[in-house]
Amino acid sequence: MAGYVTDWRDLYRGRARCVLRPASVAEFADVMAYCHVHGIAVVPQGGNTGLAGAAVPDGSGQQVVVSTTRLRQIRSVDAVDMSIVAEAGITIAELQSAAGDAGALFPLSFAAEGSATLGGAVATNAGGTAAVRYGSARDLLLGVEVVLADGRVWNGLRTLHKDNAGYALRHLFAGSEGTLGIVTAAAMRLVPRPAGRAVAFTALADEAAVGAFWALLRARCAGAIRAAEYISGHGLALVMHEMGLRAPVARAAHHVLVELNAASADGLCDLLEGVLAEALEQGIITDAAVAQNEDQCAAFWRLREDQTEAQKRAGVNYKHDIAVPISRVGELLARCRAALAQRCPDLLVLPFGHLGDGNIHMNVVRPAALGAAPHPEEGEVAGVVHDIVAALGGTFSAEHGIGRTKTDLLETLRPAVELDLMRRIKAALDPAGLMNPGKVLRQE
Ligand code: 2HG
Ligand code: ZN
Repeated sequence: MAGYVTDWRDLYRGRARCVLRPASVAEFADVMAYCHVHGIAVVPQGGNTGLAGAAVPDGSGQQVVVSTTRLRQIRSVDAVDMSIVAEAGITIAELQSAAGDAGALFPLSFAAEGSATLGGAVATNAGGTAAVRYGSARDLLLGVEVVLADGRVWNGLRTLHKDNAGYALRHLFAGSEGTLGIVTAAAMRLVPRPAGRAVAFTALADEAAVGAFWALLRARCAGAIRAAEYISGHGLALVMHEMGLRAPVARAAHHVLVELNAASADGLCDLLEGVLAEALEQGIITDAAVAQNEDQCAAFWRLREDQTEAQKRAGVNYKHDIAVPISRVGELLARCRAALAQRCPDLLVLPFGHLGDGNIHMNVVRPAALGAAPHPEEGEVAGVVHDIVAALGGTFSAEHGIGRTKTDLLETLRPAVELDLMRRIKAALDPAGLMNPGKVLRQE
């Protein structure tokens, strides 16, 4: 059971009564009906790549892990309807390639896409690097098939692009993290596959320039932006050191990776080079490199995608998956840097993330040399970050979800009315409290 009772960060180690791997929706229904009758708590799990501990059982040894990884059918791909219907255990990378074979694009994309599954991505409302253009998993969700807590199956796999019939139940399950039912299949929106791609890696001197660069990109390239990813100068140095990578630009305090996509490659590089020239001229960026081929595109992206792995190797990670209004990202970076340098000078402040969504992973690393445990400063660091985020009108949970990591924050930071509504929804769908107990909502 080893691979199913801990998360990949090794933050949580649980115990399970057993791990079940049903191979069909009917088997899932049987499992849930059985657990319902016998009062057995269930922890649904997809690729187990989550960052909030939602897929790990508690320490009681009484819970059953139910893995979706054997639900492996792609039920339909339709490049006219622009939809794909697939079962929960298909990985995000497999969906991308199935969509590609049909001449379309499945636009959800993130570092863990090789192992993360569709079911998990829907259940956690995963975001990623193309959310700035196409939205998070929820925005791509046309329909779901769910096995409910009592074993009933709801087949809501409609592939309609408009379906306005009462409460949008599918959205209840997006982001529910296995606490309301198990997503066994989903119908997802596809988008036209862009033929043109242009990628640049840039350097910027200060936080104000980060905001100004985004505003300029928006103004000049609006519909073509596929990603605008922020990486701190320290984060770039770390990923180069830990992963043996090279930087394509002069090192600076801040970096932004930009990817433009369009239906045709014509003029796309000119568009990108034009905006970079303007940004250089205005002193917004200090250096830029445009990828000349697919290998260089991939090499630029690795500097961004490998941030998580590099930070993991460097020490103990305190992650803060926050978002602020996009116009305030510069202020967020400056305030966190100053406040954390003053309060915890020995820690490395290594923010990176989705600039175009205002979603920065304000991660802090306690270098391995300082020793692993205990980490008395973790709560203090989180307090500093979340106070700044609140002052800027932001959220403590942008894309990774609540899991078990942030139940207390949810309880503290969300209004009583919002929490009451969530508890009522939970009680309605899972009256016996057997669906992933203690995740999202704290156990009473
Ligand atoms: C990413 O943006 C993921 O690469 C992981 O959301 C973020 O490691 C993290 O904190
Ligand atoms: Zn992210």
